[in-house]
Amino acid sequence: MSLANALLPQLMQNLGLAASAYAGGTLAVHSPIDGSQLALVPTHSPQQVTAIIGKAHESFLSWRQTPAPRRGELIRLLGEELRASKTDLGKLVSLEAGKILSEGLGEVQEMIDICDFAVGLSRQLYGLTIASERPGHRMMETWHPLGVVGVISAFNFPVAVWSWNTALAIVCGDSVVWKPSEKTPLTALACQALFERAAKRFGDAPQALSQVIIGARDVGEALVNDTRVALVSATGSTRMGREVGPNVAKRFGRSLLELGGNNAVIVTPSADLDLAVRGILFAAVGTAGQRCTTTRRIIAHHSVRETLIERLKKAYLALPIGNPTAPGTLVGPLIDQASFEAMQQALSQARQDGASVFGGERVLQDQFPLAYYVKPAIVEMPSQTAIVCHETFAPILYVMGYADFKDAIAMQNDVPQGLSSAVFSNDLREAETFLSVSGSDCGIANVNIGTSGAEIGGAFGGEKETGGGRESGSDAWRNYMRRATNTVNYSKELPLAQGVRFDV
Ligand code: UN1
Repeated sequence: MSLANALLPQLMQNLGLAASAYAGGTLAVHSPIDGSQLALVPTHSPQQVTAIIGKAHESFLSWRQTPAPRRGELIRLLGEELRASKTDLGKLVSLEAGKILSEGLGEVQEMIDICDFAVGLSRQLYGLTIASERPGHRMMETWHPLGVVGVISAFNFPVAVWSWNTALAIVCGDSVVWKPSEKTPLTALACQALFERAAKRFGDAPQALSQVIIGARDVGEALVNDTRVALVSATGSTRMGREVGPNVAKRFGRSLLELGGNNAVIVTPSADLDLAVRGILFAAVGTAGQRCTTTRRIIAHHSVRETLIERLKKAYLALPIGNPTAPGTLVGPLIDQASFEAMQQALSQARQDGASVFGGERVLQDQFPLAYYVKPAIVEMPSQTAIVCHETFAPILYVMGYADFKDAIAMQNDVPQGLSSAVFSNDLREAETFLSVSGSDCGIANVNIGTSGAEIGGAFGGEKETGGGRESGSDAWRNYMRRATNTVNYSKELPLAQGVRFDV
């Protein structure tokens, strides 16, 4: 029995799932750790999805009447369930997505954090009061629950992305239908079981407040095209977003898109190189380069470029690559063979463009013939060619040089994506310029920390091909509600706005 298979039954049982929930179906789930088949998960048909959305809509109609602070109580209980199951769910993330255990646990911590955030928010769904131009009138905004929220998530954050959406949506009075990645349905079923446990303890929550739909493209399409789904929050590739966004728009639904990134770090002459190396290392090779916030490009000043590359290479050589559940491992496997092939293709294109490539080769194939472990690659580019502008979801770090800081910013912005970015600099002018209107064009811009590993308190997302959506903290909750502007006349007159006269 494979390593992953040996651990799975106990984990699933601890998380409250009977074997029948993930056996006897048609969707084969493989562990990226050793390529072994973990489960055959039953899938839904588009007709079943339509019925599930119907139930979600009914649940919304009653849940929206529940006062928001009481709705927060359900998410408080979900947070408790997540705390109690943090180790089991973190391990399951490791088995199914191949993250090192510490990152699997970190992902569950992100879920706990957003639950705490949402509980507080349940008493803070504030609207504005607005000064009316008319005497005896009052204006205000009221935020109302929106409807059914469809969540589409990717394999690389198989549980956290669901929780960012669900914790906010539930507190905002919505119901949720979740389509997880076909590569990671087990962690989704586990989250659903935890949600149901919380709902049971809560007592009177509608039955279908949060549901999971499993399947391929047709299942996603049924969700995207259903007019009862008021908001589709989709995280994944730009290619996926290009289909989801217009289809939701066609029916005037709302979408919240969090798509590809091509995140750069600028390293200036004044940078603290110790910090830069550590920050870049985690952001470039953490999660085996499979975060949307992964650092994919370094733009280093010519005066520090050689030293930086040497130090990064040294650090790369010392990286423990292997079984992500083993203590000490820092780089786990790629998700699958297709991902490995895409990485190799990108490296070969870079070579054709004149790059010198360090690392990037497959390792451990004797031990894990069906899994794809690679040495993360550092690729010195003569310039920012087309392959550098493309997001390859693997640990490839392209390095370019610059002489003038303005050019570095221009190069950092000169890609189709706009998610995350960072500058390492101890020069106040450079750091502030980077954050200013003429600096980074990304949704996330950092100083002296890497591009990945954002906290939940900030709004998360980015511009251009990243899709423009913002989820998680700050005021992202507004995506999950509809705004009504109210004008109340408490006078005995009926003055019209803008001084218009309409007297009979
Ligand atoms: C993603 O890769 O889809 O900032 C999300 C980060 C994490 C979220 C990444 N908090 O890296």
